Amino acid sequence: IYRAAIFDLDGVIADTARLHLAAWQQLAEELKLPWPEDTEERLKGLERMASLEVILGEQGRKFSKKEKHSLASRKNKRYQALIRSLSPRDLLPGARELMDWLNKSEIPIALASASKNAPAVLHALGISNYFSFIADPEQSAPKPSADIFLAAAHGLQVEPDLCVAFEDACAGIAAIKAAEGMTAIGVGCKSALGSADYIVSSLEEFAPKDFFLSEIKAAAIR
Ligand code: G16
Ligand code: MG
Repeated sequence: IYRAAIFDLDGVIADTARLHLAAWQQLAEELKLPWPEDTEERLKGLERMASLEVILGEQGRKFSKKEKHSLASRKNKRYQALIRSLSPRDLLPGARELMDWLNKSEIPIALASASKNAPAVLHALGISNYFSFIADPEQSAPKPSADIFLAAAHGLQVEPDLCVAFEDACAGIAAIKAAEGMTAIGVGCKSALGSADYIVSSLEEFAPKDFFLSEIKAAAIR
C-alpha cells in the first residue's frame, strides 16, 4: 500500500505541451530553423535550455551562451503570456477526480515538474490547493536524474518506495525508476513508456484504490 502520489505536470495533469510547442515553434520560425517530425516527442519533459538545444539542432554552434539565454527567455515570455489563458478546463481527463480522491483519502500529493513556471500553471488551473509540496526544479538535476522525485518524496516525508509517481515522458519514467524503489505510472502511449511499472492512457484509467488503500477504507469513501 502506497502513502503518497507525485505528479509530473505537463502532459500528465494539464495539456500545456501545446503551449510550450507554440512558443518554441514561433522562435524556430523567426530563426528560420527546420522543425523535424520528432521534435514534439523529443521536447517532452526537457528543461528549458536543453529544449532550446533541440530546437537549434546543428545551428546551436552559431550562438553564444549569452545569445542562447536571451532566446530561451524570449520563448519563456511567450509561454508565460500563453499560460495566462489557462483555466480549469485545460486539466487532462481524470486529473481532478484523482486528486480529489487522494485529498479525500488523506494521501499527500507533490509536484515534480521540470518547469520553473509550474506554480503559475497550477494557479491558473485552480489546483494549487491539492499540493502539499512542490519540488523546485532549480534545486534538482534534470530528469532522467532521480533528484526531483527524491526531493518530492522528501518534501512529503514519505519514503520513496511508498510513493507512486506519474509521468508522460521517457526521461521522467527513467527518473522515477532511479528513485530508490519508487513506482512509475506511465501516462500515454505504450511504445514510448515501456519501462514504466504500469501504463495508463490517461489518469481516468488509473484506479487509485488498487494502490493506496485497504478495500475497507476505500469502500467507506465510495
Ligand atoms: C515541462 C515541459 C517541458 C518544458 C519544461 C521546462 O516539464 O514538459 O517541455 O521545457 O517543463 O519548462 P519551463 O521552461 O517552464 O521551465 P514537465 O516536467 O512538467 O513535463
Ligand atoms: Mg511531462
